[in-house]
Amino acid sequence: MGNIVKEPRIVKIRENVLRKNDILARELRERFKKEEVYVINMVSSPGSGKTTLLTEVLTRLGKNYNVAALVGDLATENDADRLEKSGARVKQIITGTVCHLEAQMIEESLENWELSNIDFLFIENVGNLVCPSSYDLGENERVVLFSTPEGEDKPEKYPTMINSADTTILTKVDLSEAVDFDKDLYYKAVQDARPGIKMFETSVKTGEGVDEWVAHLIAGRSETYKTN
Ligand SMILES: Nc1nc2c(ncn2[C@@H]2O[C@H](COP(=O)(O)OP(=O)(O)OP(=O)(O)O)[C@@H](O)[C@H]2O)c(=O)[nH]1
Ligand SMILES: [Mg+2]
Repeated sequence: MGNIVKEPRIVKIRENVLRKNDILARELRERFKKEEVYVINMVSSPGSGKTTLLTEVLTRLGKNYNVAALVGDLATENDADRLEKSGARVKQIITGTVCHLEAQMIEESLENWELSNIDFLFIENVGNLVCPSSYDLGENERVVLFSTPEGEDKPEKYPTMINSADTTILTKVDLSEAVDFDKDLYYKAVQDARPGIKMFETSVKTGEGVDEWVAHLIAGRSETYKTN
């Protein structure tokens, strides 16, 4: 009898947390839309290259647009320090024991920021291919990064993440040969998991693919807000 009462209660609490997050995310999305902020949520396993790629993208986009970034980690301000080198406005969110960012953390971090002065807001999520998938942050676009040293099968192993994403980026393509990465297998794994999803490839070592992703973001913003 005790078990029958306890189990639904735990499920209910989890449902409530997620529902509260969805309500806050919807409010954030409305605010972003009103101020024409294009928001990108970057998710991947730890060390796939989010901060490295984002630093490069902030530098390139920052020449013509107002760019800003929020970055989540369990501990340290290392990533914010690295991202700041691009010249962009950056804030670190320290989550302690929480393995993902939530809409409320984004809302609190934006408190002193004038959204009307931001064209692109990047959110670097906590490195983790599981927890962040359930938390809407009000973003326009969720991009999942997979790096070549992780192996070709990660899109198959993390279906919830790839199913909640809008685009994928294969990072560290300069290491493909060194780690025996089979690109055909990877393409198949991605397309089997999520047919038709848009795929990019980048290397920050050679610069390959970075401009293509930047162009995609600019196009995404202008399509969304009918602006330049
Ligand atoms: N060869 C190569 N190394 C890269 C590339 N991008 C990132 N790296 C390296 O990969 C390591 C991890 O990169 P980060 O950018 O810190 O990864 P991250 O996803 O931000 O990591 P967390 O925030 O800890 O989850 C660093 O040593 C980078 O120099 C790339 O395109 N090529
Ligand atoms: Mg990082």
